[in-house]
Amino acid sequence: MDAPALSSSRGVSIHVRPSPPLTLRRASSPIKPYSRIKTKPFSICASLSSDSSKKPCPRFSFPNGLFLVLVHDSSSCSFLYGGVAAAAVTLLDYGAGNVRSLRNAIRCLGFDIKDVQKPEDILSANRLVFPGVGAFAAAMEVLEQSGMAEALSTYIESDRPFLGICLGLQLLFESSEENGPVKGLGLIPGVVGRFDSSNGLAVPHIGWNAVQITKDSGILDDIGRHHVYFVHSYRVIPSDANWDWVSSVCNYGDSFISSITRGNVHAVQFHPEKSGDVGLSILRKFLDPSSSSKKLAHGKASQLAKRVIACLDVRANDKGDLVVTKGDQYDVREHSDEHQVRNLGKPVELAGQYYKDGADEISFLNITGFRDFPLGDLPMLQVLRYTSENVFVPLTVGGGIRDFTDGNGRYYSSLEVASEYFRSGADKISIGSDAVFAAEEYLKTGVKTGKSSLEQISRVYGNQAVVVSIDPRRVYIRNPNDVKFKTIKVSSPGPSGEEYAWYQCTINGGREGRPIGAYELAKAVEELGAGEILLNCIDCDGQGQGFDIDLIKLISDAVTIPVIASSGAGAVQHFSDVFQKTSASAALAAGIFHRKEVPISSVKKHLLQEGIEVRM
Ligand code: 1PR
Repeated sequence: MDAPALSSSRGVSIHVRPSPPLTLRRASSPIKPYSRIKTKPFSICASLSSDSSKKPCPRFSFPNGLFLVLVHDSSSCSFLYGGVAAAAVTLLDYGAGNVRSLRNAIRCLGFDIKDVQKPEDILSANRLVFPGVGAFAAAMEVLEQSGMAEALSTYIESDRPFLGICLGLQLLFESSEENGPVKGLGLIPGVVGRFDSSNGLAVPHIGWNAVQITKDSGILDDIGRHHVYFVHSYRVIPSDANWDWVSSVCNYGDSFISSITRGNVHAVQFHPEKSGDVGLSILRKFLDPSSSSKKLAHGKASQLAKRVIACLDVRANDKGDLVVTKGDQYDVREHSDEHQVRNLGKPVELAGQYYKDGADEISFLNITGFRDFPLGDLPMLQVLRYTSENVFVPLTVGGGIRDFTDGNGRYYSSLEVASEYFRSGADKISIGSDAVFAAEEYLKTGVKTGKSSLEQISRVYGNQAVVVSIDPRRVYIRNPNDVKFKTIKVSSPGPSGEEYAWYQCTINGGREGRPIGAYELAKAVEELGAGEILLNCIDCDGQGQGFDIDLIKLISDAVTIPVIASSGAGAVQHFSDVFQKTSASAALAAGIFHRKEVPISSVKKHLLQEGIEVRM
């Protein structure tokens, strides 16, 4: 029987036979196997039970992390196990958002995680990672009340190895304008301010952008001209006072600080744990500065890339298995006598495949969430947990995010539902039906109650974490004054020669039309706190005839938050079309990827040929 295994994050695995016998190598030749594996760290994933007649010696550690454990009895001494110790990284997580992906990335690189429980844990850390999540003021409050702010300042001022991520960079500065001014740790001169959207700049800054290295930091060695993933509404501008800290800048509207370095202290505004291979290699360089550089293909990043998103519509089929399905105009059943739910694959496998193929983001839509209770839908949470173990690009999940009372009368707020999704690995949640009700109410009363799911979730997790998914249907009309909603002159006339149309919002997966247009909805949800719009179109869904350019132009011109164009992609030209004719920030597709008609790489190659920047 072979087991347990000492497994490696990079594929090395050594099987140890349980006792008897425990002996793998004689003590006289223990070094040999290590000389072969010493540059490939592995972590011990199973504890070994030793033969009671043999006593394990304390482990012998070597300066490069190599260790050996021997067993001995009165007559012999044998090698039991060893390897390169998986160093523990200390993580400061104050529980305000999704740090599961960061944990997964650190573990995937072969390191163990020790969580900070008290300020002393910061001071005793060998290597500290601080993934700031949530809002600036709330984070500072937690840090100050727990005594961690002081410990953090002491740790950083002593030049101990530190990596701050996103808000973990911003908190190092003097103050922030986010719900403020609010005082920060004050270690670096500068004020965290909001991007200026007055000239039409889409805020939050969401997506893959290029950075310009301004000084050697060690950890950004492999970044080259590759894109990294940003998601934030606030940033710090470089100045004479903070320039000696700055190790890279990024351009979005204006030039802002994308990373700082001084000695062993680093912080990045982007998310390495969401930046694919490039991000993992940045993390690796911080966690193990002696690690060799990863050979990444040459990059050509120069600006914010247009994103290509793979969407997985997920639901239980008639046998109760969770499957990826795909509809034609939202009808997901086969046109056969059995009328079964179309099954296009398993969600975790497909998501992993699309990550490898170069998808910039993955969206899961729980398409029956409107009638099921998502927290009862544990398979969907499992899908997220498993996916986030190996997929290091942003994950969005939608479907069923609303307040809910279960059969036992227990009330769950939409915030609880969203929190469970975030804890399970989602970076963004997407709200469909409930956002329509919130917008209708807001337009009727003109009052922001703060109580809608949209408002609550964006207040707690930030608006960059909230996507509103719109499911509109085109309604042709002869005269633009026939309806009170925003109308457009369509590029192709309707079936009876109509020259105008409005886009009616629907809920419950397109089953019910509502008295609100997509334009009115988009404007309202932006005001209520949405950070992004996923713009579907029931008429185009699954048709492969191209995106509804009229609709996407209408909405992407109307709002300053990023718009994801969705529904209808059937060829690579459809992607260039939507980016050339509208201000969409991303294009989402499902059917062509699931049916393997067009790989993601072909879409990206085509976009590059058309002069549209994408992440390669
Ligand atoms: O209302 O908050 O519970 O959210 C439900 C979510 O599920 C919404 O985001 C809604 O868009 C989605 N949904 C509900 N029913 C369906 C269905 O198909 N029957 N899917 C559905 C919507 C649309 C896109 C699709 C694109 C691209 N799917 O996500 O992936 O149209 O497809 P294509 O490239 O093949 O054309 P709530």
